Amino acid sequence: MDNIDVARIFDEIADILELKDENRFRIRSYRRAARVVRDMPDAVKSLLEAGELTSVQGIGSSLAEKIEEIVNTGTCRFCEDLKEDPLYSLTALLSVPGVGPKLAVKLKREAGVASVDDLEQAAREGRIRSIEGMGEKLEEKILKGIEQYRRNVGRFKVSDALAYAEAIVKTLGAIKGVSRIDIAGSLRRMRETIGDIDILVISRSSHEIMDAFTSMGNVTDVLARGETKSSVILGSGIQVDLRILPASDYGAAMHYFTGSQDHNVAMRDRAKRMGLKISEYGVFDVKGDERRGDEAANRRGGEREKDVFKLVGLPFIPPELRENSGEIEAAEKGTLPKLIEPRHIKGDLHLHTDASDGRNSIAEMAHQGREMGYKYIGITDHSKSLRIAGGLDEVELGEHIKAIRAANRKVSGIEILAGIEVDILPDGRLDIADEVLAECDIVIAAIHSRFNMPRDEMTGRIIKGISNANVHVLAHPTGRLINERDPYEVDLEKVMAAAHEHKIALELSAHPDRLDLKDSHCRAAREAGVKVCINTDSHADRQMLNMRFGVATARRGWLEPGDVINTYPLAKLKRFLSRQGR
Ligand code: DGT
Ligand code: CA
Ligand code: CA
Repeated sequence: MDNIDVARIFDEIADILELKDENRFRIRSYRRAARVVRDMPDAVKSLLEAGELTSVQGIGSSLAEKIEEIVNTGTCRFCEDLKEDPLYSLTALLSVPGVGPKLAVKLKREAGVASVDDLEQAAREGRIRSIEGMGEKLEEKILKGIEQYRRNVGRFKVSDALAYAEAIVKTLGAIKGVSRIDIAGSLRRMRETIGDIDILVISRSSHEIMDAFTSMGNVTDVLARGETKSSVILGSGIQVDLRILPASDYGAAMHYFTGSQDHNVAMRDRAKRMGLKISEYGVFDVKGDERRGDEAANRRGGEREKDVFKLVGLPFIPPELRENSGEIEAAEKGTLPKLIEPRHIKGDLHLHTDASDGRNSIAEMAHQGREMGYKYIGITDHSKSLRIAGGLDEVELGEHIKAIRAANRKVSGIEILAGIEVDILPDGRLDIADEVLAECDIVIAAIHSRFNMPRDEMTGRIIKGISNANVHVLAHPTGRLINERDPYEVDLEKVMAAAHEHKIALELSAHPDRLDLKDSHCRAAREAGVKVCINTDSHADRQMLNMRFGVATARRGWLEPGDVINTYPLAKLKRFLSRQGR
């Protein structure tokens, strides 16, 4: 049982408690524990063994006991008991955007809704509008939510899939006789959501590794078990395919199973035109008879992945680009981008502290930044309109800037920039006075309310917001939450043109729930000459490790280091942030 399994069970407990309308504090403590465990850099198992679990903030002795139970047995009594509750069936409804626990319970009581299918039927038949306090509008919203839910169902966030996959790679990689193990499929391409996990292995002993794979602690179902391929389902519902391959075919298999399918098809077409055939077993000359028996003699290679490209006259194409969206043509012309890498990132410019809704202090965030090898960070807490998040008003921001400057003098080895995540109000004004914004080193503007504005109005609002000369970065430009909330209606092309005019960078949020700008938008930004800033929007120090998902998305968006302002050395960044430099 890994951290992510424990976190999932705690979230499930919180869901059921919420449906049962239990004590708010209790619910919150499970939610928080889920988040803490998910963000934790160490395995809960090892903390447990070292007896250090209760020293983690947010984990009391009763939660620690449950973690121990989960690690040892795969579940806990408390959760299993809760699952007996008739309200348990409603947890699936909570995955429908727009449906919260109160609504779910009411729908069950008033319309007998117990599943997403029930809900859809009730909405289609117009049975929801007649329930007291509900109406046609809600019915529409629910149907839209269901549509979104169906689109996402069965797809997992890349961060969750990666956590599972890395744990498996670690477990199986430690088995004797395993000489290589790699992640393939959409996860290697780092798509924002993952259908299933694909893992490839070179191993001397098939038996042992298949035993280990099918009996992992979090396996709930073994779909298939064979000599060279097995598939399992994990507790979270995600499927994992494992393939064992001979070393001689490994490169060809890596290419094939990395995909995407569209990329593979285009590569095969190209090969065909050259009198070659690419398959998961290797690259072959096509000479008359193509029977498998003859292939060995015609085999041109396949041991290494780069051979596959080389044999069709191409340089290696990074997995993140393999979507058949121009990468083969660019490879042919020698114009593939020199993609940004994690090591290019010199700082994280969107961070929250305990001055608003973050968990850590300024100094703690700076220490984390230093540990990650950064040269600078930006502290950008919320502004006053976001009252639930403890947003700062002008006076508080003034004080906060002083506190940031003081922390900067105290913490060595990293520059702490003072800033704010300022709210763009519905009318396009910012909710902090210009003279206070002017004192900030970095101003990030963002929308946090009235997401449902008509497209023109929303576009005008954002453009007015970023036209303020104090703004440097526009955060989460489309507002989408992966698998939860669709992007708001906005004309990004116009926003990009305005960003270009005012020399504003667009934020790519590295948070795996957001990844907004998404990959195709990054590419559009680059083409429009708009700079990108990859930030984690962290509300706790360890969330800064999410930077990898931002960099992966930037790579999928063809970005080079020069396209991203937080790869700049400090002096150059400061020039970008100063009005003269813009
Ligand atoms: P996913 O799992 O939906 O997030 O996406 P992938 O890309 O991981 O797809 P998956 O797991 O079905 O298959 C892994 C790779 O194997 C896929 O990217 C390309 C290759 N592949 C699978 N089926 C086919 C096929 O029918 N034709 C071709 N050309 N390639 C395939
Ligand atoms: Ca897959
Ligand atoms: Ca698969």
